Amino acid sequence: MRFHGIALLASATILGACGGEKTPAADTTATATPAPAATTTPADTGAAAAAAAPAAAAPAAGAVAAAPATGTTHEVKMIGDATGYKFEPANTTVKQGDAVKFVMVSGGPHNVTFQNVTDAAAKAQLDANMPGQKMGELAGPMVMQPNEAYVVSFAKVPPGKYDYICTPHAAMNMKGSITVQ
Ligand SMILES: [Cu+2]
Repeated sequence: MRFHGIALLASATILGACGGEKTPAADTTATATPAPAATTTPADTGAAAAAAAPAAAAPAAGAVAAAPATGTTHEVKMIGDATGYKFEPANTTVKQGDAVKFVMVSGGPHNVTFQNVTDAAAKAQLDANMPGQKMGELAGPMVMQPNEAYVVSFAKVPPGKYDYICTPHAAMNMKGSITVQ
């Protein structure tokens, strides 16, 4: 009887200690303070990081405004015929501030989807400069009719080489690049 009572008391003390530890952990997650979260268990750190990630990404996504082109407009034809599926010219060099007008010639629907843009600032600006009902980030809408065009501004897009594909004809090697100087 006496021994049983001590055991219960010990259990209560352990439970109390556990409950006491959970309170600060919950507070840390709620306030999303990174430093205390790192000192808790790996599970708590992961939860805090997951909770902080969307909050940090949300303002960045809408923070970049589309920058209108101020320079030359370069034309790239979108072709699908007996000779194959291609952008013509496949590789185009522009100056920052120029625009590229992708013109549907044949064999559509075609689109322009930029790939492997690793620089976050470049990705955000290029995505903002792509108008219309996009298929996703850096993925332009389908261009369906002959002479229909899709214009992308390269204003404020950092210098570099930007590879793109036509999503519907990726398997047919319909791809190109825009080099921004
Ligand atoms: Cu295509």
